[in-house]
Amino acid sequence: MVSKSHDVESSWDDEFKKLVQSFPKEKGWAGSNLYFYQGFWCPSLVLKAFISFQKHFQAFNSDIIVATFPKCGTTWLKALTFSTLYRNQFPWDENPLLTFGPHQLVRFFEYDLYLNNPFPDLRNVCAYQPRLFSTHAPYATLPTSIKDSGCKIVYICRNPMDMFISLWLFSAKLRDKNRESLSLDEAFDKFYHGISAHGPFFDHVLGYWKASQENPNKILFLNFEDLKEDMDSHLKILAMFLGVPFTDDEEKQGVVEKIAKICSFENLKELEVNMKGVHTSGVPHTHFFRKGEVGDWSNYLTPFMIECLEKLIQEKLNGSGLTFKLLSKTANNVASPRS
Ligand code: PAP
Repeated sequence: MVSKSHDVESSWDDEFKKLVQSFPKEKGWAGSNLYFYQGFWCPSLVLKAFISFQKHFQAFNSDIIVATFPKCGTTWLKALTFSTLYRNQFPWDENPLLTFGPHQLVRFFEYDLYLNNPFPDLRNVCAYQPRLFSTHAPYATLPTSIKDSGCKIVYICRNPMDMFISLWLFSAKLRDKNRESLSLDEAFDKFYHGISAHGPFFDHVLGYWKASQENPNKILFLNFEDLKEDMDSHLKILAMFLGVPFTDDEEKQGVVEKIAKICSFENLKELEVNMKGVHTSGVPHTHFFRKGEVGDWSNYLTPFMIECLEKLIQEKLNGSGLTFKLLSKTANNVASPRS
């Protein structure tokens, strides 16, 4: 989630303006500013909310948090986690996903709950238990109560080429009509240098990747491309991680497949609730559904951009053990670091 923020900075009080003056600043992709805060580029729209969330949020041991870098599968993972975690708390044909968007059901800390209120009352914001929230916050910047409590984090990452194109097209939709869109070259230059909302991308991804390696019971690290390839296995992994494994009976009854289907791009995109209305942050719900494919980058990136990104991937992932699948179902197209 990244949104246009119009005049948000003019609403900041003097004390906050003073604080922010010391942060490096860059123009974001949709026109508003990004501020470099604790090693990451935070959109002006959510800077204040983000700091409030960091300072005041108190996690429960039972909380579940969906964490993502923008355009890596947030909407999808929210739908999957919601449906898996709460599947026994509502009749299947009344799944709230049919009447509410994934972002309404799994609310963002910084783009929603803390957006206009530094001390939101969180007692009744989750209709089901355990509480389920989401964030684009990098791991290093999470409130200590999230890191130190028993709460669990589900993270999804996506290959940077598809993520980049998805963000570029999304940002163009958010630009004011009287502002020219960022060209692909301009956006690429920013992305290459780590400048995008909640970026640098690689620092975000590697932060969660390393934390998940150190503490796999606390952080589940998923890939967009793996879910596309084999949803059922990953749903079982997700359910196990959340502490609600599918029973043999559920598997026989096809519950896993039902969850995969209701959360599929094709299904969600066509639901009325996702075709109309606007999220709290100002983004029309429909903007969260474009193609939902792996490899669409090949329709946009120039050979030069591809080469640069391949080298960047090699360099950034070197020694991490993390790899990205760049194309759909093509085993040969795995970008992994050369040792
Ligand atoms: P956010 O981080 O701003 O909330 P996020 O949901 O991560 O957004 O990004 C939207 C992307 O996920 C879009 O990708 P695309 O531009 O490459 O098409 C969107 O189409 C895709 N997406 C949304 N829902 C699904 C889904 N159910 N399955 C697969 N992809 C999805």
